[in-house]
Amino acid sequence: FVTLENVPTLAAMYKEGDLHAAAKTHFPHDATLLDRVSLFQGDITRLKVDSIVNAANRSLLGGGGVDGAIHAAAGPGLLEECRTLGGCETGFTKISTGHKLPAKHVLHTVGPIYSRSNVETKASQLRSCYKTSLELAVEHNLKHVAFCSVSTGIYGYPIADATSIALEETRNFLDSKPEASILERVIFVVWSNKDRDVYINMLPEYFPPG
Ligand code: AR6
Repeated sequence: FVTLENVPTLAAMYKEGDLHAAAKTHFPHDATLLDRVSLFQGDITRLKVDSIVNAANRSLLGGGGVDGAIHAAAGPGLLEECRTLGGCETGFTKISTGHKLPAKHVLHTVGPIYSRSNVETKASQLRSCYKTSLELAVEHNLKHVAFCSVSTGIYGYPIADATSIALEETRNFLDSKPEASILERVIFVVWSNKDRDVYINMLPEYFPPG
């Protein structure tokens, strides 16, 4: 299992020289936020945290990609519980327990299937995935949320566009919702080196160093 102590915060990454100030940013520096946000490269199913976010489909009955990995690691009890959830609309999120996962809960969010003909709708649906996941976590008193990069695999959302939505929505949520103070750690989980580079490049714009 990977525990929180083994997932460096943005503050630690700046200190180690793994992150560097961006040339331009609209967001003010907030030192406390740098202690509450992390980037982790690896398998989301290994994280021992309060909740991980699954990139599910509307059936909530499993699939490929990270969804397949989460169901495989959680065991058949997760599918049984998901059968009782009644599916989920695109842009929304439902919660289950973690079963055999080290994580206590799974937030099943349904990202949009990307298409270039409807970019505004896709963007607002993806934005809503992050917002509803964070809202659900807070509602259930979960202290940690680990996001995979929703919609950017099988669903084809361009990684840079998806990452700016993920970071902006998270920053706005942590800034503006008083109840968000329960969130001790939000972790962005990336699988590939390419996705890691995108986050490394974009995180400083949304979470600038002092
Ligand atoms: N840990 C962390 N990230 C992962 C893992 C893992 N174990 N495995 C994959 N990723 P995807 P989507 C990354 O395709 O695009 C399923 O069939 C992956 O590299 O899993 O939202 C569902 O049932 C990518 O960056 O989800 C839906 O039908 C990210 O997770 C559909 O796929 C998301 O890729 C959803 O497609």
